[in-house]
Order: sequence, then C-alpha cells, then structure tokens
Amino acid sequence: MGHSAAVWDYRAATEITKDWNGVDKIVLRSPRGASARVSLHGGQVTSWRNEQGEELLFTSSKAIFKPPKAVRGGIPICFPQFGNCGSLEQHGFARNKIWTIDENPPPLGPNDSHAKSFIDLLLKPSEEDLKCWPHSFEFRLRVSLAADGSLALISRIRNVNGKPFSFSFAYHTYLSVSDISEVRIEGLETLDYLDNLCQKERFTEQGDAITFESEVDRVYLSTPNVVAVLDHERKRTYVIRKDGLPDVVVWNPWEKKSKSMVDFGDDEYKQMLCVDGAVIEKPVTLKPGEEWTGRVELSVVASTLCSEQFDVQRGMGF
Ligand code: TA6
Repeated sequence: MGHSAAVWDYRAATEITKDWNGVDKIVLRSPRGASARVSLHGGQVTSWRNEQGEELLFTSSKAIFKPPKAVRGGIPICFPQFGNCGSLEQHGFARNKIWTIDENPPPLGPNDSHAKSFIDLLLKPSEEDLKCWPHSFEFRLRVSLAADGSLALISRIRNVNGKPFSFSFAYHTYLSVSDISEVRIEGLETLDYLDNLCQKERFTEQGDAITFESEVDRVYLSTPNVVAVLDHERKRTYVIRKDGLPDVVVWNPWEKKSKSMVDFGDDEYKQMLCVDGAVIEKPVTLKPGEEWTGRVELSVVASTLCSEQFDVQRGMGF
C-alpha cells in the first residue's frame, strides 16, 4: 500500500473482521505496511507483522482455536493471576473472556502516545464471573501500532468502588525466534529470579546475557524497563520497553515439556521464547476507585546495534 504518512487514511488503519470462531478481530495497519491483529476473544494480540509482512509473534501450529482454551501464542492477557493454582485458572480468566470494543474510553495520560492505529477494548465481570472472583473491576486495554511498526499495549485496571482487591498480571508474550539456541536476553543479568522449575526458589542470575540450553521457567524480579532479546540468526533484536511491570517471565518449555502439551508441536520450542512484562512477586492492590496502569512496547531493531545503543532513554512510545 503506497500511502505516504501525510495522506495516510487512519480510518483505514483500523478495520474489524471476524476471527476463527466468528468473534470480531481488529486489524491495525501502519503507513509503511506493518500490521497487528487483536481478537475480542481474550483481548489477545494474535499477530504482529513488520513492514515486510514477517510474523514477529509465535503461534503454535497446534493451537486450539476453541474457547475457553487460550490460543497458544500471540500475547495472552493474564489477569487476575499468573502462575498460581487455586479456584481460578493458572493464568486467570481474562484471556478466555469475550471483550468488547470501548467506544468511549477515558483519555490516556499526556505521556501516552496517540498512535493513529489503535483499538480500545473493555472487560467487565459478568454476574457469573463475580461468583468466582467477587471484585468489580473495569479492565481497559489499548493496543496500538505506531508509524514505525512498534506495538504498544496499555492496560488500565480500575476498582469500581468495590472492596479492595489484589491481582497479578502478565503480557504473556510469545516471541518468534529463528533458533532458541542462537538467542540471548540482555538486561536481566545479576538479577534475582524465582525458578518455577525449583518450587519458585529464589536464585541470582549470573553476570552475562541469558542463553538457552534447556527448559527455562523463571520470574525475574525488579527488572529494568528495557530488556533486549537478540535473535542472532535473523540479526534481529526485540526491544521490550515497559512501565508498571517490575517483573519479567522468561519461559521456554524445551523438548520434554513441548511433547507434553497437546497444543504445541514437539519441536516448536526451537522457534519461540516467552518474555513477559509482568507484576507477580508483589501483586497490585487497588482500593475503591483506584486504577493501575501497565504498559509494554515491543519494537524490532537490527541486531548490529549493541545493547548500549538501544535508545533506553527514549520515552515510552505509548
Ligand atoms: O511461567 C510461564 C508459564 O507459567 C509456564 O509454567 C507454562 O505453564 C507457560 O506459562 C504456559 O502457560 P499457558 O497457560 O499459556 O499454557
């Protein structure tokens, strides 16, 4: 599409179609051909493509596209919990609910970007939901695609004057990588993490970039607001900028666990890595009327840049 930015028809930048199960899906487009797709099923980003049309998020070839199972891939929204057991599903119910389009969202903050291709979604508990999680919340999610193709998600969760409640949260982000053994993460060095493979015991990461030779399932704590995932083979680096999300989940199931998941190919662990902006160690507590905001921005840069060159001080492009 040969639009120049000056005449880009932003109305065409956001279109609504139907998903695999007849649920509305929103397509966001940038002037230079990048795109993102968001399903009202779970408020889940199911695709994010660069200007060359390359898919940047992983979705399993065996994903189950049947509610209430969450689609294995994209960016599932995990709320009101992540990784806990108990009466709720392990990663909460938000990703298994049908969201609505929020026609009249309250304005975002002055620092939030006003990308012209965006969608505002809303999730509120049904009477049924209140039986299993008795808290009156409003969850507003803005997904936006900037002119440079970066993808931003802004979650605003408000306690609608019910009793105080606490929650944990994650943008469960399945990144597409060429070969997990050629991938490293920069930005989490020397941090403490909880290891889900050792009963959430606390360890300290060593001093250099994280690489992958076996299953990894960790929650890194008190992390910096910029983390880089370097895909050596594709000479591509994902830069994850976040705000309000102190923790980072890093997960690759490796071979044995891959074979145990029906909605995941036996060898697919080689082409994916979850790096999730999250708030897990210290759940958020909202008093009546209070609101929490969690932002993440995903962008891709050529890996010829070393991490010091990432524009860490660049404002969040929200
Ligand atoms: O820490 C990430 C994790 O909790 C893993 O233990 C694994 O369960 C992964 O999330 C996948 O979760 P999901 O609910 O998407 O199957």
